Amino acid sequence: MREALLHMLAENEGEFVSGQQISERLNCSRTAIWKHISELRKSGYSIEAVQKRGYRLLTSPDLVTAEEVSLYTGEGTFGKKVTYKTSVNSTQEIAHSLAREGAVEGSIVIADEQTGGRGRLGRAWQSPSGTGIWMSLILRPEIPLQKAPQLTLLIAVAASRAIEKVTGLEAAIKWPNDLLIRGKKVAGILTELQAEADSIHSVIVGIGMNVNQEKKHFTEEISEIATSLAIEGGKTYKRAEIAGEVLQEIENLYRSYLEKGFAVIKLLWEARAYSLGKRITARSVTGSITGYAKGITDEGVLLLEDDNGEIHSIYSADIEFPSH
Ligand code: BT5
Repeated sequence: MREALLHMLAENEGEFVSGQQISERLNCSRTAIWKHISELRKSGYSIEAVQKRGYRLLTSPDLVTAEEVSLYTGEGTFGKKVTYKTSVNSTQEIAHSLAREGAVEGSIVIADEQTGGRGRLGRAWQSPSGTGIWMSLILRPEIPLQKAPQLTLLIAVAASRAIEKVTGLEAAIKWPNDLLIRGKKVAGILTELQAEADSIHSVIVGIGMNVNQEKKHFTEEISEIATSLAIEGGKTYKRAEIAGEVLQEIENLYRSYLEKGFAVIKLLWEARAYSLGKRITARSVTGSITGYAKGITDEGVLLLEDDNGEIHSIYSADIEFPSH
């Protein structure tokens, strides 16, 4: 009800919507409308109420609530089921348990703040309140297990396209899961699986994107390597709008991927790749290799040519750029 009311006001932003129109469309009493208007005001919406004219939405706060995100998810089905939390340890944890309970594909968990946000290999992901998009999406693709890494690349392309669409900023992709603007990390992706033998039950895609942080929000540890859309764009953005756009881009690419395979995604990925052709060091638990990044395979595996001309397939690693 609150969501539908907000939709009506947002559709007519700046214009009055009469109490009668609302009560007819939403099939509720004037008292119920008033109650919801008060709640919206308490959450930070500025809504003018004028007798005989109705209600007018003046400004909305920068929230990532279910109501706000659903204003921007368009016709698609991704992001229609939203679990919103003000503060959580990690949205991945909640998404994992929802997936085990059978949540539909496209369900998301999104939080204003994470106190234990995580990156790969147990690393921490800083997720302060009111600044970024901390979101986990549940997918249920019918693909073989070994193709799952392709999804990380697909998500990276989708997120980069969404950033460009909303902000005009170009975010390059550093294999496999970082989005960089001017060489600094603006977003990271964490792909986790629930699988058995060779079959995937679900893929939990975690997306962390720095949106409105100022430099002072980053701890010293990451202040030289991290950036936000606001720092790069010189203005703040509506997080819900970007989250909605990310979900729409993911859904479009995902449908095309399931239908036509990885080839199209690969081309889109290569066009945005940051590390291709560069000299890199791939560091993993089994050691590190330095050489030139030659490209990715049809499976999404990174190919690295070392100084002896030998080509290595890199399935998972951290990429660094050696200074010599
Ligand atoms: C990632 O890991 O880049 C994946 C991050 C995924 C975060 C999302 S948020 C929603 C969902 N819920 C979660 O709990 N996680 C997912 P990795 O490649 O391992 O990078 C981690 C490294 O990035 C850290 O060791 C820091 O150096 C750096 N880092 C931490 N927080 C950052 C931030 N906010 N912005 C940029 N860099 C950051």
